Amino acid sequence: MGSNLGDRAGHLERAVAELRLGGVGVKRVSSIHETEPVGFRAQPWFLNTVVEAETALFPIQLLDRIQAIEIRMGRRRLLHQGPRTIDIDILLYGNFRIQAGRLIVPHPRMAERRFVLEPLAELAPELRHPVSHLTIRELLATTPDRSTVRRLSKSPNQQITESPNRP
Ligand code: PH2
Ligand code: MG
Ligand code: MG
Repeated sequence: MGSNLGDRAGHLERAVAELRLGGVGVKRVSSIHETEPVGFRAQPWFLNTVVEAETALFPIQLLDRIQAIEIRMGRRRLLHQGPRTIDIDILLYGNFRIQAGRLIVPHPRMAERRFVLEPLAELAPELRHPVSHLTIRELLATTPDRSTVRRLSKSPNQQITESPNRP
């Protein structure tokens, strides 16, 4: 998840709450990282975080829920890769590879994004990427992305929390 407009940390927190309300069992949240914009550079720095979750939703259903949350939270698609109140992307879905029109998993650019790999490595350094079969730790060690990523305070719910999986 990423936010670079307004109350960035508040947006990340609300997105986690909205996911839980939407039937997504959030298990762990990485600490928040402050990150230099990648791609379109002339925009404010982001706060990024990675979430580990369990869900009974199919990938496209999960994407629908995510997009509804983004719209509820005031996301407007004004500029491709431009500033946003909240962006929620599906990085991985178990060990699956998905190639649908609207959804490609694993996220095709995750290995070129330090703002993804650093928080993800905090949660799952030994997890293997389903296509390259490299671990997240290895991807982080070899990514060509040199953009700045700073870890901010540890998130209060780093530990696995038993959250009810409400419908
Ligand atoms: N998201 C983008 C493009 N660039 N840069 C950072 N640092 N963080 C992001 O979340 C981000 C980005 C497109 O979704
Ligand atoms: Mg994105
Ligand atoms: Mg997105």
